[in-house]
Amino acid sequence: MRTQVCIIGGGPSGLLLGQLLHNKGIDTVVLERKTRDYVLSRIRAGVLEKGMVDLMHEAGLGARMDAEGYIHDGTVLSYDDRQIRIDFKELTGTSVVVYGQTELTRDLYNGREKVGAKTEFEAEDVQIHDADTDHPYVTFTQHGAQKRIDCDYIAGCDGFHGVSRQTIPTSVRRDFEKVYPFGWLGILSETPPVHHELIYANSSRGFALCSMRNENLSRYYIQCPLTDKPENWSDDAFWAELKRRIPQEYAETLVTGPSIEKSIAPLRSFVSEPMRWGRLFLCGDAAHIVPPTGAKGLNTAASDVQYLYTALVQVYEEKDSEGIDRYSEKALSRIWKAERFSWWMTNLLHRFPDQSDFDIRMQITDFEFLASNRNAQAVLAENYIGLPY
Ligand code: RFL
Ligand code: PHB
Repeated sequence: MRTQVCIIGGGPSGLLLGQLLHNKGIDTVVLERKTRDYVLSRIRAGVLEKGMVDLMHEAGLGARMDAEGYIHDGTVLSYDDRQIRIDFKELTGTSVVVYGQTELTRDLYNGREKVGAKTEFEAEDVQIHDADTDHPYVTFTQHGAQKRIDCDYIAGCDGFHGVSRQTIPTSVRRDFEKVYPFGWLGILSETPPVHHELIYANSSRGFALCSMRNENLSRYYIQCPLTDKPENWSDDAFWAELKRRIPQEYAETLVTGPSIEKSIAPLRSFVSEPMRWGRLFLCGDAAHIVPPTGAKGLNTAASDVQYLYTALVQVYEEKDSEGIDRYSEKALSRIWKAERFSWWMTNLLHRFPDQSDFDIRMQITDFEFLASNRNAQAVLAENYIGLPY
């Protein structure tokens, strides 16, 4: 098999890149380790920056997102019973869109199928060869058969546990990592959201987040020890704990119900540099991870896609390698800022096992400064709605 760009990973990064390239007449093959149904069963991000929304439009796949997504002009932050509303719209002129990653990924798969672009599911043992030469190729096994794809470029969009980053020799690669001493226990329930905007809550019992997917589908998270298991958290225990962590007015009106999904995600900050090795380009979670507190994971994947897509079009249409040569530097510059914001939000809103009274006072002071200072709110809003590409 031969293609121009071989994309490893059929998550949002790989699919969005594939659609944008296809629209420019560039041929791609997506290799996905799992099945389509498996990928679409993962409940993940919920908040889209304008940059991601614009890219979905550019891909020609924004119609359902426009019809079913929710525009959020602000968010609520609370510290015990004290609340601040950050008004994104007023502070920056821009909003975010609440539209689940699952739905966005479904739109991307439907789009890819509609144009007949090739996706190989259940591609096992994917291996990248000769990425540092002009003739890279990828091998994999599918239903017992060995396959090979020759290509011009490889996009490593295979997430944190993928093979792409590992292909870059450790002599070239530098990894930066911070692992947080807690996770997020999340549930999805067919209940109306407790509030029309997201609530990020810091309480003496730990962090909580009230999010949503639509008017009868809510997504809630609570900070939990990494040793906890979702199956040991009954729904009743989850709701009781959530109520203790959010301001009283919401605890009193929260509608509870059976969970339809329950999982624990660890929190990590991670960046791998560089994001290019020869003809291999890393994109999204394959190169970097943020803790979900700033809602930046999917959105940083989108900015990588935008830089890589533009760079590849520049190579194919203008025979100009400036974009691919500067890809790693440009992508990393924006990523580190998203890393900083996510790390700061995580520190502001969580309780840490080794936190001293002084550390708590610093959190409270940070929160009070934010409550009283418009510029501080504007900085938060600018980062939350997404820094320019
Ligand atoms: P993905 O989504 O992990 O997709 C990678 C794909 O590659 C496949 N794969 C392979 N395929 C072939 N060969 C291999 N060797 C392979 N290894 C892996 C995988 O099966 C998969 O299909 O990475 P991508 O595309 O870069 O997308 C990144 C986003 O998924 C991620 O950043 C976000 O979900 C993070 N995130 C959030 N981001 C936001 O922007 N806003 C949010 O509100 C938000 N909330 C979240 C989140 C992530 C969470 N979890 C569970 C980690 C909330 C949570 C709880
Ligand atoms: C979500 O709805 O899953 C969500 C929203 C905001 C975040 C993280 C996750 O910061």
